[in-house]
Amino acid sequence: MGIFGKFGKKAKDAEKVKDAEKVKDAEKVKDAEKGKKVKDAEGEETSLDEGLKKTKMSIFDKLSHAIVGKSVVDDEVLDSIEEALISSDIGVETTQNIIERLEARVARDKYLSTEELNRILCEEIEDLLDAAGNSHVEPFDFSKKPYVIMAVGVNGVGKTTTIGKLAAQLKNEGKKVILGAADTFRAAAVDQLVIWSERAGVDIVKQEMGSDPASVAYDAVKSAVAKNADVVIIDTAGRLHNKVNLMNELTKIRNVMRKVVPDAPHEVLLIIDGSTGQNGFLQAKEFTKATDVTALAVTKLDGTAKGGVVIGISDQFHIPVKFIGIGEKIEDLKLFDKKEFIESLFK
Ligand SMILES: Nc1nc2c(ncn2[C@@H]2O[C@H](COP(=O)(O)OP(=O)(O)OP(=O)(O)O)[C@@H](O)[C@H]2O)c(=O)[nH]1
Ligand SMILES: [Mg+2]
Repeated sequence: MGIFGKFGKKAKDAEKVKDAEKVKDAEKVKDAEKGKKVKDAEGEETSLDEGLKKTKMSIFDKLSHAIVGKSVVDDEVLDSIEEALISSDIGVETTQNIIERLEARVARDKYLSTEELNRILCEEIEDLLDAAGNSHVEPFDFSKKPYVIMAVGVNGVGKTTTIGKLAAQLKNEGKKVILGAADTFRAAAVDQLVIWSERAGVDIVKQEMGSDPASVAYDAVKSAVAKNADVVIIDTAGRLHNKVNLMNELTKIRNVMRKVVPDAPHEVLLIIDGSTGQNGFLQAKEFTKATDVTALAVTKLDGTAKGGVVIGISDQFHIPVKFIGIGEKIEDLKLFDKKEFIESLFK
């Protein structure tokens, strides 16, 4: 099945059950906030080290094997590092970029000890992410008012959840946020976003299921202007009847929003599920064809050893990563800081 999926009846039934579960999940979290005990939403905010634990352990393990018994970085070590990086879901091309950089370092420094390897790997990967536009600045330009964000991505990757977390965090920072429920394709999608809007304490613009997504997006941007909001975030459908429809719809949503705010959307945020590893590359490829993706959010990095995709996708598509999701709590959506991220994985 293609990544945009064609669904038979059976799959649809399974989807319905999943939808119901999603709304239940969101409700559970809401209940938790009202003081009832719910396991998922409890506890401390996840630290970066904790969230990336599985990827870190996997990379550490593989790199340790690559240099075991070796004091100098030679061709054999480089080969083993290459293998280690590829099997950490960084991707073949990005791994080759990294290896070429290491080779250049080895040639230049003549004697490169394996003890220095981690530091040098970190430096080179940081450089690579720099080149992909991951400079450490404010994620959004709030001088544009309203700042229009359109969230796109395949179904189930965490679009709505990421929007909810982002809305809550922005609201906490004192921003006025409006959500637009432009996923009118899936039955429970609007309800799910409504729950998030209540949870975050922000306004939402919606119509009933099946209505025109572009019309919802238009209303949302219009309402943001009227209410003098700082940010408007548009949720979009992850799947339509086919890929062409999806591309056309994203274009239509864009065009319609521009009637209200001529340079909208200011950000097209592609959400990718980090736990799907290499499949994330395919998704990035499809969506960059369909629309001008300006930034990435990589979710579900907790509980996966495939976190290397963050580096690979950003490098391959030259798109900055702005957020990473490392858990289900509101605080578990983190601004991506390349230095912190790399250090957490390699040190
Ligand atoms: N562990 C973990 N789960 C996450 C993270 N982000 C999202 N999820 C979960 O992923 C599931 C799907 O998230 P949604 O936000 O509904 O995904 P979506 O892309 O909006 O899906 P559709 O509306 O069907 O296209 C939910 O159960 C979320 O709780 C994360 O960073 N970590
Ligand atoms: Mg959704």
